[in-house]
Amino acid sequence: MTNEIKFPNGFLWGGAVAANQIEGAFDEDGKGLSNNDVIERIKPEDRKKLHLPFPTSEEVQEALRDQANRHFPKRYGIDFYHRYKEDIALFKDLGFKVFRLSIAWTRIFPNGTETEPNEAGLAYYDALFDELRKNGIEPVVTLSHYEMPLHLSLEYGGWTNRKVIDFFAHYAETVMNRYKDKVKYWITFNEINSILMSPFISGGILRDQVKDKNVLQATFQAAHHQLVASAKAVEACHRLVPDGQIGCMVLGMINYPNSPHPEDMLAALQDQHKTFFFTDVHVRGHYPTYMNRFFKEHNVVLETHPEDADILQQNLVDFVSLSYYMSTVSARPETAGEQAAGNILTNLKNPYLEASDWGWQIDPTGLRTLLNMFYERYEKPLFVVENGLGAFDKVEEDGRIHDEYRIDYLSRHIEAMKEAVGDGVDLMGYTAWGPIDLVSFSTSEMSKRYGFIYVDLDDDGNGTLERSKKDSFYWYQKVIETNGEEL
Ligand code: BGP
Repeated sequence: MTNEIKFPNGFLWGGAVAANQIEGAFDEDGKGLSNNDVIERIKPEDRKKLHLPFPTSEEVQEALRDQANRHFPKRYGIDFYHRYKEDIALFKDLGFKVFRLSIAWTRIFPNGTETEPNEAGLAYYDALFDELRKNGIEPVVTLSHYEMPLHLSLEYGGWTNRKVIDFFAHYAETVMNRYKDKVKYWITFNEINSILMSPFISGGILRDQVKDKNVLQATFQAAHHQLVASAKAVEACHRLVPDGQIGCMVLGMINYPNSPHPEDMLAALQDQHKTFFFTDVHVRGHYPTYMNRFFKEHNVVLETHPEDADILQQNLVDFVSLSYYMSTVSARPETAGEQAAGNILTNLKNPYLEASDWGWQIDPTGLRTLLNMFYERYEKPLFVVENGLGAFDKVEEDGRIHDEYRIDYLSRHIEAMKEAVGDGVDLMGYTAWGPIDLVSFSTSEMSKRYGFIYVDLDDDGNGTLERSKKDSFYWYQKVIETNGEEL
């Protein structure tokens, strides 16, 4: 059956990255500091513990004072800022149709509050988009991928503050206006649902700013502001970008019930809502009713403005994009069980699945099911904009890297997407995460590698930064060349 299923013509094959994980040049050409620039390195022994920084203002200030002595992993990235031409040539060689990247908000508005943009920052992305287009690669641009100006965190309380909507809208409008002829595909917030697990990175919220310690109140208030800001970006795209398309993006998670116990199923549904809430608002234009009870039970009272409802309703996304790395298991509260790892979402271990070296549960069929769930719910085009295997790679004496584990992971997920297409899902494209090795989001290290292209750089920042092709490079090249027929 599978062999008869084909990916649609014009399927958008490519790779995905985030500015803060590749660019480096954290203080060049007028760039301001982002909240991601001050995340402290997670020590290897803490890596397995799902340690996401949720610092206080004081901790951030201390990190800033101590800057010279600390390791700021995102400082240098893989030096993409200076080496992008070489890297884009490799992406062309891979046959990329699209390349998903993010603009660093702080290159355009260093503090987030300026009226006038930083021309050097704008010029950098102009050159980058030109280079991509020259090489026949269409950019897919995320407006905010796990970062915002640190100033907005420290001085405004991040996204808990309604004023940030206007700062973001001004930023979105500025870049859309500038790049409207160069960028047709836009994404608003990376994994917007991740704010529930990672208030600082995704919402710019500092621990001491959470009043009455009701983290949920603060995160849903911030999420509401992001949803309104996202709708404003949709409005700007539709108004400014000829033939532009804009989507929302969620961390795609499928939650299985731990057993056929009806309350495990209920728990799975409620966990699933943590993803669907965000896509429901983006696609349907209003808050789903299931949130009323959730807010009540968790003492969440949102402050909204009368115009919010119209803004959400009138600016619906053109597509829904998602990342997909793993699935998880939900259980009724009293259930004890072994926890599985994940970068921001985690739950019980699934006995039927293998896991990566970092404990992420590998589940290609879950991707097929999830795509079906999204498509049945919305009948909107879907775009898988992140998927991949973080693994340790070994460079052989002859310099080659035999990463058959990565090929195995990716081919099984692409196969699952093909089945979803066979099920009737309208799938626009697939951008593998980290086509070139980059700094890991959750561990801030280089040794967790995703790439088809190896970068000679270790966890302590030593290495030549030289790029080389892994076995998976030639495999993915063939996948694209055959539009997914040869896996
Ligand atoms: C996603 C993020 C990415 C990326 C990826 C892999 O959640 O959007 O930024 O890093 O996860 O995660 P990690 O780098 O922690 O392995």
